[in-house]
Amino acid sequence: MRDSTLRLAVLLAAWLGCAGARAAQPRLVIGLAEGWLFRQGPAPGEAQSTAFDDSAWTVVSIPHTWNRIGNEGLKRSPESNSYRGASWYRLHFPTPATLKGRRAFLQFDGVGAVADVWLNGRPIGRHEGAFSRFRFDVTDALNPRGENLLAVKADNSKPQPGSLTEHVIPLAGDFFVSGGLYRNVSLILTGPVHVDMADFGGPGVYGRALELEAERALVSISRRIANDAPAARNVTVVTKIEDASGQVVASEEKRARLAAGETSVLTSALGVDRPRLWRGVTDPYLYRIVVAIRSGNEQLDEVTQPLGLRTLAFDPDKGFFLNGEPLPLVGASMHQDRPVKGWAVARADRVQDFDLLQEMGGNAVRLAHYQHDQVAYELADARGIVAWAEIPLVSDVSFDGSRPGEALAANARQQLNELIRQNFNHPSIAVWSIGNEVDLRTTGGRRSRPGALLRSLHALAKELDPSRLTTLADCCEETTPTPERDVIAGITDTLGYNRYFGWYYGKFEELGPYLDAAHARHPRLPIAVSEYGAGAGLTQHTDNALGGPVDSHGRPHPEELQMLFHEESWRQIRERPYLWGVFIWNLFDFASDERNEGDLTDINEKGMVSYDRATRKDVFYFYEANWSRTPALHLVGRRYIERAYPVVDVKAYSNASQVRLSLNGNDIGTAPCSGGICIWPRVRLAQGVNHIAATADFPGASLHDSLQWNYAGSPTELHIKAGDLSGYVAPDGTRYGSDNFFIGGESRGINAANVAPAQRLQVTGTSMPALYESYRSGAFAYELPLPDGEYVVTARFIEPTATAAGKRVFDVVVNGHRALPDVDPFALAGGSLKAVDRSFKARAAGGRLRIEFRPRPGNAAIVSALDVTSR
Ligand code: GCB
Repeated sequence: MRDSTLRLAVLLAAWLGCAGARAAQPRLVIGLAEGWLFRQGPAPGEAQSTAFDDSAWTVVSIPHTWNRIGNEGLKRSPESNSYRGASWYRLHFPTPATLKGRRAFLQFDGVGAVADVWLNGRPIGRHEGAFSRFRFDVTDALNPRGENLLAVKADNSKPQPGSLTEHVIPLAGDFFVSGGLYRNVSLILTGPVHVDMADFGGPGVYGRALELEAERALVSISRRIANDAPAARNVTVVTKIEDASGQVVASEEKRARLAAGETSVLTSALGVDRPRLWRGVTDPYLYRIVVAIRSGNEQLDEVTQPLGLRTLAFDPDKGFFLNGEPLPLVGASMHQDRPVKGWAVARADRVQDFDLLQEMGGNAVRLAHYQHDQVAYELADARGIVAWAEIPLVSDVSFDGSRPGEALAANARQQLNELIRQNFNHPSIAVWSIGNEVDLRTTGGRRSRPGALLRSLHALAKELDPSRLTTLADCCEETTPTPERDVIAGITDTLGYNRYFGWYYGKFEELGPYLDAAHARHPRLPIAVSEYGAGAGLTQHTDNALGGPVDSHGRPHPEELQMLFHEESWRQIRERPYLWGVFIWNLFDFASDERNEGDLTDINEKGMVSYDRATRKDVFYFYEANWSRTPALHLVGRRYIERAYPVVDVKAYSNASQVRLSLNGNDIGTAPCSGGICIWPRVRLAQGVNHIAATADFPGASLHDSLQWNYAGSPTELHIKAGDLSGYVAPDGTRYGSDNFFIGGESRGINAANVAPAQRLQVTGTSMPALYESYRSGAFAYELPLPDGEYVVTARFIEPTATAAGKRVFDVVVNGHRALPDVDPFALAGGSLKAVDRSFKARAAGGRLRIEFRPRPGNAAIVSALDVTSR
């Protein structure tokens, strides 16, 4: 064993010091963070045995995961590690000097995904589930003195029939399940009579307000006390409620006699006079419950838990109420990962996550799609953020959509038990969610039978915690039950809708009417928007987010489209006070090895903030302007610097009533702000560098923001790639902007978004085939902002679908004249998918040049690109 003696000495010194300093503590928590030996992959031989040679293993500290998923760029980085399977950890550690007469427990805060644990070669136990805390009593397996060998096999195999994880939720989901000891591990020493350590990893102390009046609160506290001594013991259980300053505001002493091996539950009600409420972000006031177990003068154990006094109510018509006051809940979901670290994040990382949520003005969080580390719920408590907590029952309850087997159902119940017991005392948690999109299969008309499992999970949640409501995030509500597909709305007390109108399907404006219909369908069910979102790559931009089809599962994902999605969605959401909560998907980009989207690989980029938290996307400031009370001002488009057009709608997000703008020092005027959006339409840029500056006045202070855009073209030319969100640079350097300045029509491409490269159709007859692959179609016009004068317009066409001449005929009309009469691209080009160009003269007047595309009845006009240059 490499350096074993040295390591043992270092650990011993640290531990004896630690134990000595804390000798008065009745419960000792010894972190096991350093000195682990790690090997990725199955071990050759018996890695759990003390005799195993681990000298070649890598030294790691925990939190640790071997996985590394998600990178910038269009290809997976060679540094990625997507290995899913078994890996091993070994730790040599000394027995603490203070062990004698105490019980010892190993505590794992989270191991991905199935953990098998051995101590000194003895099997200790298995835990199935990547997100919850678990403990083992190792008192008898520890060596009385000297060194111990702890071995852990962590296995995050992809769930499939026959895999170790086949009955462990989640079976599926749009996030990467990392492997390893990715949260803390500790050794906990208690007295022989102690607060129960075996309650599904829970604290063993559970408090909640039974009555809450201005004069007095009545708090029920139940304590599970376990006697692991070999004989019956008489103990005194002292229970206190302390206020935030440590002042005792209620206390009680109870004597109890516990038989050897007995675990007894003591429940009492303690009164708190003139309680100070937990009031969300306004005043997240916390009391503490402290439970101590004494035997004579000896203190055997002590546990402290948070207590927040508040009432929660959900009204199907009026939304959410905290302490009887309406409180519209607005926020976002978050996952727990970061670049490079993966799931093995530090406390400071989670602090930053909550800082960003609050900076954006959020007062609610959906901690998706699984139990997060205690740090997250503690931060929600301390910041006054109302939280949605959930188990990882995601997408599938079985591999074929049939009712889940007993093993999987048992695992879901275990993880719900763990979630609720471990987090019962967090006042921030408002709902227990028992599933996410477990009706996904109904979309394909496939079998989908989650109903029975959901009913049993709902019943379990109510039994464990009658004070909180259950919820469920629905993807594709089935309203008529069939023998093959269960209806799931109505199983839980409240329901969340994950809806993506204008992204995965439909149009932005369908969201509001959809929610109204859902509300009408379930008049007594409080409903929320549990997800809505759109992806954005920081390097991808468009001149008009309506200019091209949305390729939701591909590239590009311009930031401007994400902004438009949220502007349009939020406008509808904010008008619907019956929603009890609204959760953006997602606050942060996160790892998902199913995704190659935007300008990233293995990342879902629907975040308001980049994966590394370094960049707030422009859309972040839209919500800040709408949600935050702090003065906010942000000019939009700071990453789209090299502009394709000389005329731009300048936009700011601000919660001021109006904002003033200047361009290169010249006043452009004041724009009113509505719904957080302030727009200066059609601002003409100078050739070269443009400095844009905005100022908003607030009572007592002014805010300024500025950005720089460059325009390299001439003021009297425009080059437009029609039907596309992306522009194009021609071989001669001509820069085409993405489709813009159009009125009507629809954007199309000759290739559907998901077509394989080998199957892609090609345009012939041009050195610029990509320019012709997209087009605008229908009856439409372009209204081009151009200085008055004479121009030459070249319109570029292909025939994408017709297979004969005469099938598509239209006129191009300028200034009331048919500039190009009877255009038939098939006839002009001599076939389909062949490029053909036609030029004509035109005059701009009043700063406008209008070009109309008028189809014959039953036809659709078409154009792939327009070049306009002055004569
Ligand atoms: C959903 C899922 C979530 C996905 C999200 C998306 O509905 O609940 O896990 O990540 O959609 O981005 O598609």
